[in-house]
Amino acid sequence: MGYKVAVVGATGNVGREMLDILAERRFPADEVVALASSRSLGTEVSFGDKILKCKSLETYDFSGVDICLMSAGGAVSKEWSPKIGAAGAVVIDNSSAWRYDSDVPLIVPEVNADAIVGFSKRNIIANPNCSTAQLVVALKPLHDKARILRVVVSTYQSVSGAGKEAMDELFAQTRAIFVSDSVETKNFPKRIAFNVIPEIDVFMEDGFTKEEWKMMAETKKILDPKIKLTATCVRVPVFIGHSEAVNIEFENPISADEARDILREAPGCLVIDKRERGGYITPHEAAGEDATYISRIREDATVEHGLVLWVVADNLRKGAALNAIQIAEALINRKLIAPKKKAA
Ligand code: 11C
Repeated sequence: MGYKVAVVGATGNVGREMLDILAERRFPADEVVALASSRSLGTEVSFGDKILKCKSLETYDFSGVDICLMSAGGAVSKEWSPKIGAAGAVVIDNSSAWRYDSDVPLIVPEVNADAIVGFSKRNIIANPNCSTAQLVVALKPLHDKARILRVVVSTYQSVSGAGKEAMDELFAQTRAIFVSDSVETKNFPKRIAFNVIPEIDVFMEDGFTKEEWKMMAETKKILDPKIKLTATCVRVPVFIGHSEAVNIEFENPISADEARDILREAPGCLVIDKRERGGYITPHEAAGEDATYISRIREDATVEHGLVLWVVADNLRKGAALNAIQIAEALINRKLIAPKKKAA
C-alpha cells in the first residue's frame, strides 16, 4: 500500500516542480491530489504522464491524506497547516510560516535529518528558504571538518524565487527594452531586466532585509547556533538558479584541496572546480538539476583559516520542491510514517 499525497499550491512554480519530482523519483504514492485556492479550481497540472485537475483547498477533506506538501505562501500555511496536521497528515511546508517555531523541525536532509523526529508535536516540518538550503548543504561537511566560526555570503538570486509573475516580468521587460517599448515594473522595486536589485523581501529595522535575516536564522537552526553569518541578498536577471559567493572563516585549518576532497564525497554536493576558463558552474547549467554545485574553491589568506566558494543550485528544486520530497522520503526511510488504511 502506498501513500496519499496532497500538493497544496499545485499551480505555482514550486507546486508544479513538486508534482514533477514526485513522478520522476517514483515516490511511493497510490494517489496524488493537486490542491489550490478556489480561484484555480479545475486548473490542469501535469503529474508524470497524467493530468490532474486542481481541487479546492478550502473544501478538501484531508482525513485520508498521509503527506501534505504545502507551497501556498505563509498566510495560507498559518491558517491551514495546523488544520491539516490535526486531520492526521504530516505537513511539509515550504513557506516561512513555521520555520522559526521551536516545535517545528527545519530540515535539510543532508544536514540535519535526525532532527526530523520533532515533527510529531505539530505534525508540521518546515522547508528552509531556497538560499539557505543550498548554502547549508555546502557548509555542513566543511563544518564537520574544521568548525565554521563566521560566514559572509552574497547571493545572486533568480527571479523564479519571487514566483511565476516575476518570471513573466523579467521576460516582458527584456522584450520591451529590445523593441523600445515602455518598461513596466510590478513585482520588483526597480527594473530587473539588465539590472541587479539588492533588495529581497522586506526591510528590517537594522537595515538588513528579511531574506538576509532568514539566511542567518535558518543556518543557525539547521547547522549550528554558534555560527555567525552575514548576508547580502541580490536579485539578478536569471530565470532559474540561485548563486552564492561564500567566504568562510574556520576555527581549525583546512586547505582548498582538503575542502575539495571533502565536498566531492559529501551528500548532495557536486564539485566542478577546474581553475581554467569556464571551469565552474553557472545557474544556467544548474537549472533542472538536483545537486548543489560547488566551484571556485580557494583559500582566503586574509584570515587565519579561510576559504571562499561559489555555490549554485536550482532554487525550485534543492531550494524548495526537491528538499520537501527528500524530507518525505526521510520520514518513510526512518519508518516515522506509514500509509493510513484507506476506505475500500
Ligand atoms: C526568493 N528566497 O528568492 C526567496 C523565495 O522564504 O521561502 C523563497 C522565500 C521563502 O525570493
